[in-house]
Amino acid sequence: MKLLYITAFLLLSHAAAAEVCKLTINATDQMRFEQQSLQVDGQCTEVEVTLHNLGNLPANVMGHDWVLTKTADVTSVANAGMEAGLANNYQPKGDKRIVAATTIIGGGESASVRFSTAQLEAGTSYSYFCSAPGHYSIMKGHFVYTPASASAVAKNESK
Ligand SMILES: [Cu+2]
Repeated sequence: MKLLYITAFLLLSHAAAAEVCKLTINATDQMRFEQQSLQVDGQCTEVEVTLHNLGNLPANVMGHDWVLTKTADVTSVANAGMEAGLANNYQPKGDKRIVAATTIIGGGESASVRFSTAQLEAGTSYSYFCSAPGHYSIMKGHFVYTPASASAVAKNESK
């Protein structure tokens, strides 16, 4: 009886454990992200994004990072980041509009960032971009987060 109880407890605690969803995105010397969008569903309690810079150029010439904000904040955060400079990864320090960001990396390097999806608001448009000066107009894409409840609500409405 005691053994059964322990087993049930382990199953429950496993279900409640964080589900880390891993995504990879590649950046190039041609100032491009290879992935145009990234998708995450509600089962992911945490997301780990790994950026690979596939180029050969150093960070001060063609460095890239991966910065996630609301789509509405992309331009203003990118502009503020330009003034922050390379020493701050072209990211405004302590800026609450940044949901998650990697460091700026040069060719052949990789960087990861892990964050909770709890801070993402359902129904809000999010985008990622590279904050190196002048890159964000080309290096950006949509980050699509679909909470688990979204599809259930849609199903209920269609009945
Ligand atoms: Cu870039």
